[in-house]
Amino acid sequence: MTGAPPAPLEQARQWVRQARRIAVLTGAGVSAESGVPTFRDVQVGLWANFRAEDLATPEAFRAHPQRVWDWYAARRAQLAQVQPNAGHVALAEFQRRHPGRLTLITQNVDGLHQKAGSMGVLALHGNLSENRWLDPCLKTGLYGQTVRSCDPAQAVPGHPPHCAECHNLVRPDVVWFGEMLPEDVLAAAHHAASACELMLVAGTSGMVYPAAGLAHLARQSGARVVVLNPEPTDLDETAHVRLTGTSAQWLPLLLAD
Ligand code: BJW
Repeated sequence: MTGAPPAPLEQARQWVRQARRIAVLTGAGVSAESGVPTFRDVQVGLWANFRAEDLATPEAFRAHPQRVWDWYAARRAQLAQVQPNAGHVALAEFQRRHPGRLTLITQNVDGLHQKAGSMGVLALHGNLSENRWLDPCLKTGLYGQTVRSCDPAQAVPGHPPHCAECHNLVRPDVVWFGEMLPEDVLAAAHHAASACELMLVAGTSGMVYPAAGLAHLARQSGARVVVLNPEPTDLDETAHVRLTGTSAQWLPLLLAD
């Protein structure tokens, strides 16, 4: 007589123990329990009349630079108040206990995985705490860093700051809709997804590509896929196992030795 199949958590824990290479794809939901609203949460206060999807585009920034800059400034101020939660910490601790076994790929721009101590984080959509120029410098053709006058940190303060000479604007160093992801980061994420034996997909709606495509790639390459989310996601059909609940609840249980 064969026994009953393991419950979802026990099954997923077994795969964690067995996998030599684990890739984890995270989204905004892993930071929800730190107090960071998810990307598609309804906005409040000054931003109640705007959808995040309509602000996070190069077109929106060019049309309404002050509005989009101030939205990012408000989010930066909010991030200064928050700390990593038990989900971020469980991932960082697993990496520390098992060097080289877990590659962390995140769509988040909040820096909380890095703050929790995760190493080699592949940040697909950039970093909210960094800035860069909107356009190449009209004088040098460079985006900055090499020439003093091309350093965004030297820009004239404002909403957004700008270059005193060519009026180029400073923008957050994140990836907006319609923009390419950083090529080297995406290549490393593709490699991790196609080489892993287990992929955990935590706290993402799975709506945004090419990030969501990494879960399909992992599955097509033979990996087990586990989705952790309190709500249904667009990646549920790609998953072998679904853990319904929050990432701060599941990740510590899943990744404990
Ligand atoms: C919890 C929880 C708890 C709550 N615990 N979970 C193929 C098909 C169709 C369209 C495209 C395609 N390929 C490319 C596109 C176009 C586009 C795209 O994907 N559009 C879709 C909307 C359809 N992609 C792009 O434009 C990308 N660029 C690109 O492809 O370049 C090539 C190209 C160019 C031009 C044309 C075509 C191709 C760039 C995408 C950049 C995304 N950038 C953003 C903004 C970053 C900066 C910022 O934050 O302001 O990144 S958008 C936003 O979405 C943000 C997120 O990283 C990303 C993903 O969202 P995420 O993380 O999933 O958050 P939510 O809010 O959606 O979900 C939260 C989840 O958490 C929910 O499921 C909750 O249930 C859950 N949750 N509490 C665990 N406690």
